[in-house]
Amino acid sequence: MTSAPRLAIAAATAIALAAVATPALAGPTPSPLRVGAPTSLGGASGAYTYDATQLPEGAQVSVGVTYPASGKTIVTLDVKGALPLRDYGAHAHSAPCGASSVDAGGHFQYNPFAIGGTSTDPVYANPSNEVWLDLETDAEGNGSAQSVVAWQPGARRPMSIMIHATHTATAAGTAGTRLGCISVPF
Ligand SMILES: [Cu+2]
Repeated sequence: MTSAPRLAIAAATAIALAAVATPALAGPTPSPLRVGAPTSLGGASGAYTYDATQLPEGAQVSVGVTYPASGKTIVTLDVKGALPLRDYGAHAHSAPCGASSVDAGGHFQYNPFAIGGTSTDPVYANPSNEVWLDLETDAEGNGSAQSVVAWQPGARRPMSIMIHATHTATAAGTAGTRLGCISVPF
Protein backbone atom coordinates (compact mmCIF):
# COMPACT_ATOMS: atom_id res chain seq x y z
CA MET A 1 0.00 0.00 0.00
CA THR A 2 1.42 3.36 -0.90
CA SER A 3 1.59 6.08 1.65
CA ALA A 4 0.47 9.57 0.85
CA PRO A 5 2.10 12.79 1.89
CA ARG A 6 1.19 14.08 5.26
CA LEU A 7 -1.39 16.81 5.20
CA ALA A 8 -0.72 20.08 6.86
CA ILE A 9 -3.86 20.76 8.81
CA ALA A 10 -3.52 24.48 8.96
CA ALA A 11 -3.02 24.67 5.20
CA ALA A 12 -5.76 25.11 2.67
CA THR A 13 -5.23 21.66 1.21
CA ALA A 14 -5.57 19.82 4.47
CA ILE A 15 -8.01 17.34 5.79
CA ALA A 16 -8.91 19.57 8.68
CA LEU A 17 -9.51 18.00 12.04
CA ALA A 18 -12.02 20.11 13.83
CA ALA A 19 -13.37 19.83 17.29
CA VAL A 20 -17.11 19.37 17.14
CA ALA A 21 -19.18 19.12 20.25
CA THR A 22 -21.96 16.61 19.87
CA PRO A 23 -25.31 18.38 19.55
CA ALA A 24 -27.47 18.32 22.61
CA LEU A 25 -29.04 14.93 23.08
CA ALA A 26 -32.28 14.07 24.77
CA GLY A 27 -31.88 13.16 28.42
CA PRO A 28 -29.31 14.17 31.00
CA THR A 29 -26.68 16.75 30.18
CA PRO A 30 -23.63 14.91 28.87
CA SER A 31 -20.77 15.13 31.30
CA PRO A 32 -17.88 15.06 31.09
CA LEU A 33 -17.47 16.17 27.51
CA ARG A 34 -14.37 15.47 25.49
CA VAL A 35 -13.96 16.37 21.87
CA GLY A 36 -11.46 15.85 19.14
CA ALA A 37 -8.33 17.88 18.81
CA PRO A 38 -8.65 21.56 17.96
CA THR A 39 -8.19 22.73 14.39
CA SER A 40 -5.06 24.74 14.94
CA LEU A 41 -2.68 21.86 15.44
CA GLY A 42 -0.71 22.37 12.26
CA GLY A 43 1.33 19.51 10.93
CA ALA A 44 1.29 17.69 14.24
CA SER A 45 -2.43 17.03 14.16
CA GLY A 46 -2.03 13.71 12.45
CA ALA A 47 -4.61 13.64 9.64
CA TYR A 48 -3.82 11.86 6.39
CA THR A 49 -5.30 10.86 3.11
CA TYR A 50 -3.83 7.69 1.63
CA ASP A 51 -5.75 7.87 -1.65
CA ALA A 52 -6.58 11.36 -2.83
CA THR A 53 -8.64 9.99 -5.73
CA GLN A 54 -11.14 8.50 -3.26
CA LEU A 55 -10.73 10.88 -0.32
CA PRO A 56 -9.51 14.18 -1.71
CA GLU A 57 -7.07 16.47 -0.05
CA GLY A 58 -9.06 19.44 1.13
CA ALA A 59 -11.83 17.28 2.52
CA GLN A 60 -12.70 18.21 6.07
CA VAL A 61 -13.14 15.60 8.75
CA SER A 62 -14.50 16.38 12.19
CA VAL A 63 -14.81 13.96 15.08
CA GLY A 64 -16.68 14.52 18.32
CA VAL A 65 -16.46 12.27 21.37
CA THR A 66 -18.89 12.57 24.26
CA TYR A 67 -18.87 10.63 27.51
CA PRO A 68 -22.31 11.11 29.05
CA ALA A 69 -23.02 10.27 32.67
CA SER A 70 -24.89 7.19 31.52
CA GLY A 71 -21.55 5.48 30.92
CA LYS A 72 -21.99 5.35 27.17
CA THR A 73 -19.66 6.78 24.54
CA ILE A 74 -21.05 8.86 21.69
CA VAL A 75 -18.81 9.39 18.67
CA THR A 76 -19.76 11.59 15.74
CA LEU A 77 -18.02 11.80 12.38
CA ASP A 78 -18.66 14.58 9.89
CA VAL A 79 -17.02 14.60 6.47
CA LYS A 80 -17.20 17.50 4.02
CA GLY A 81 -15.78 17.63 0.55
CA ALA A 82 -15.35 13.91 -0.05
CA LEU A 83 -16.58 12.26 -3.26
CA PRO A 84 -20.31 12.79 -3.83
CA LEU A 85 -22.91 10.09 -3.50
CA ARG A 86 -20.74 7.28 -2.29
CA ASP A 87 -20.33 5.03 0.71
CA TYR A 88 -17.44 5.19 3.11
CA GLY A 89 -16.71 2.98 6.06
CA ALA A 90 -15.08 4.27 9.23
CA HIS A 91 -14.03 2.91 12.61
CA ALA A 92 -12.12 3.83 15.72
CA HIS A 93 -8.66 2.30 15.50
CA SER A 94 -6.24 1.37 18.23
CA ALA A 95 -3.18 3.47 17.36
CA PRO A 96 -2.54 7.00 16.08
CA CYS A 97 -2.46 7.68 12.35
CA GLY A 98 0.87 7.67 10.57
CA ALA A 99 2.33 8.15 7.14
CA SER A 100 1.41 4.55 6.37
CA SER A 101 -2.19 3.48 6.60
CA VAL A 102 -1.19 0.45 8.68
CA ASP A 103 0.20 2.67 11.43
CA ALA A 104 -3.22 3.07 13.04
CA GLY A 105 -3.35 -0.60 13.89
CA GLY A 106 -6.56 -2.59 13.99
CA HIS A 107 -10.01 -1.70 15.19
CA PHE A 108 -10.29 -0.66 18.79
CA GLN A 109 -12.22 -3.38 20.58
CA TYR A 110 -13.55 -2.75 24.10
CA ASN A 111 -13.31 -6.46 24.79
CA PRO A 112 -10.23 -7.43 22.80
CA PHE A 113 -10.33 -10.60 20.76
CA ALA A 114 -8.94 -13.61 22.54
CA ILE A 115 -5.33 -14.71 22.30
CA GLY A 116 -5.15 -17.18 19.48
CA GLY A 117 -8.29 -15.75 17.93
CA THR A 118 -8.73 -13.30 15.07
CA SER A 119 -9.60 -9.62 15.10
CA THR A 120 -12.42 -10.21 12.63
CA ASP A 121 -14.22 -12.74 14.83
CA PRO A 122 -17.79 -11.33 14.87
CA VAL A 123 -17.97 -11.98 18.61
CA TYR A 124 -15.52 -9.08 18.95
CA ALA A 125 -15.78 -7.34 15.55
CA ASN A 126 -19.25 -5.88 15.90
CA PRO A 127 -20.70 -2.37 16.33
CA SER A 128 -21.32 -2.92 20.05
CA ASN A 129 -17.70 -3.78 20.83
CA GLU A 130 -16.13 -1.48 18.23
CA VAL A 131 -16.97 2.04 17.04
CA TRP A 132 -18.38 1.88 13.50
CA LEU A 133 -19.12 5.13 11.65
CA ASP A 134 -20.16 4.19 8.12
CA LEU A 135 -21.61 7.07 6.12
CA GLU A 136 -22.98 8.01 2.72
CA THR A 137 -22.13 11.35 1.17
CA ASP A 138 -24.64 13.65 -0.48
CA ALA A 139 -24.27 15.41 -3.83
CA GLU A 140 -21.80 17.83 -2.24
CA GLY A 141 -19.66 15.07 -0.82
CA ASN A 142 -20.80 15.70 2.74
CA GLY A 143 -21.88 12.99 5.15
CA SER A 144 -22.03 12.15 8.81
CA ALA A 145 -22.40 9.24 11.17
CA GLN A 146 -22.87 8.63 14.85
CA SER A 147 -22.03 5.62 16.99
CA VAL A 148 -23.29 5.07 20.52
CA VAL A 149 -21.74 2.25 22.52
CA ALA A 150 -22.55 1.15 26.04
CA TRP A 151 -19.03 1.49 27.42
CA GLN A 152 -16.32 4.08 27.96
CA PRO A 153 -12.69 3.31 27.26
CA GLY A 154 -10.32 2.88 30.17
CA ALA A 155 -6.54 2.85 30.12
CA ARG A 156 -6.65 1.20 26.69
CA ARG A 157 -8.31 3.74 24.39
CA PRO A 158 -9.01 4.35 20.70
CA MET A 159 -6.44 6.65 19.13
CA SER A 160 -7.79 7.44 15.67
CA ILE A 161 -10.65 7.26 13.19
CA MET A 162 -9.87 5.45 9.93
CA ILE A 163 -12.01 6.07 6.84
CA HIS A 164 -12.36 3.10 4.47
CA ALA A 165 -13.43 2.61 0.86
CA THR A 166 -16.60 0.62 1.53
CA HIS A 167 -19.21 0.16 4.20
CA THR A 168 -18.36 -2.24 6.96
CA ALA A 169 -19.16 -5.89 6.36
CA THR A 170 -21.11 -6.92 9.42
CA ALA A 171 -19.83 -10.49 9.29
CA ALA A 172 -16.21 -9.53 9.72
CA GLY A 173 -16.01 -5.83 10.49
CA THR A 174 -13.86 -5.13 7.44
CA ALA A 175 -14.46 -2.18 5.13
CA GLY A 176 -11.99 -2.20 2.30
CA THR A 177 -8.98 -0.06 1.57
CA ARG A 178 -7.88 2.45 4.17
CA LEU A 179 -8.36 5.89 2.61
CA GLY A 180 -7.70 8.39 5.34
CA CYS A 181 -7.03 8.74 9.04
CA ILE A 182 -7.51 11.26 11.79
CA SER A 183 -5.80 10.94 15.15
CA VAL A 184 -8.32 11.62 17.89
CA PRO A 185 -7.67 12.06 21.63
CA PHE A 186 -10.41 9.81 22.96
CU1 LIG B 1 -11.22 0.50 10.16
